[in-house]
Amino acid sequence: MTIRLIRGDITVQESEAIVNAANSSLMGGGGVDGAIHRKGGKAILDACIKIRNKQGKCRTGEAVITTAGLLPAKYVIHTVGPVWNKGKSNEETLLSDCYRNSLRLADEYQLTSIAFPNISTGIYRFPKDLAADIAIRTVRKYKDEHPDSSIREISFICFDSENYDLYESILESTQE
Ligand code: AR6
Repeated sequence: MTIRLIRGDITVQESEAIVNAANSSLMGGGGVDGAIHRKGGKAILDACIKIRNKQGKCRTGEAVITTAGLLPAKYVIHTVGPVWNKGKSNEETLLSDCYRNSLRLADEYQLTSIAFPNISTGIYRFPKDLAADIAIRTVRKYKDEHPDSSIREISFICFDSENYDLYESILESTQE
């Protein structure tokens, strides 16, 4: 399982699954969520509506999977990151849950590649340095604990250079 760092737009990635930083309504929004629904087309929203009708809202830290519609990926894994509340609402654990539950879902579907955005670090205001640290630690732990995982490649897609620089320095300074 290799970990890649990429600067850019997650909607153009060709990983089998891309992860969406959604909200619990699953009905779309701004940021990366808006971009995925806009470019992926109506099929994604239709699939989200079906999930809503079946299970209700998606809770913070959990993940669901849909088609990727018109995007190059096959699937979108929608996960709901925590809104930053000065660290007083279990946000660190919930953010870690987002990464772990997305990876678990990818494994359930026997997927070989998955791309993550920097969940919660935009509209939800999670501190970027702490979020990067949690993302990298959680993914590495998952990798160590799941030697039989179908996932061969995990990509972190950083849209802004601040996140890219943080990931680069953490990945370099904490080699596996
Ligand atoms: N590709 C990759 N990353 C992106 C893209 C893109 N096209 N666009 C933005 N980012 P955000 P959140 C980065 O705000 O903080 C929505 O309204 C962005 O630079 O998208 O989890 C949802 O519906 C940032 O680093 O998600 C929720 O209501 C990261 O994606 C709420 O926002 C996450 O920023 C979720 O907030």
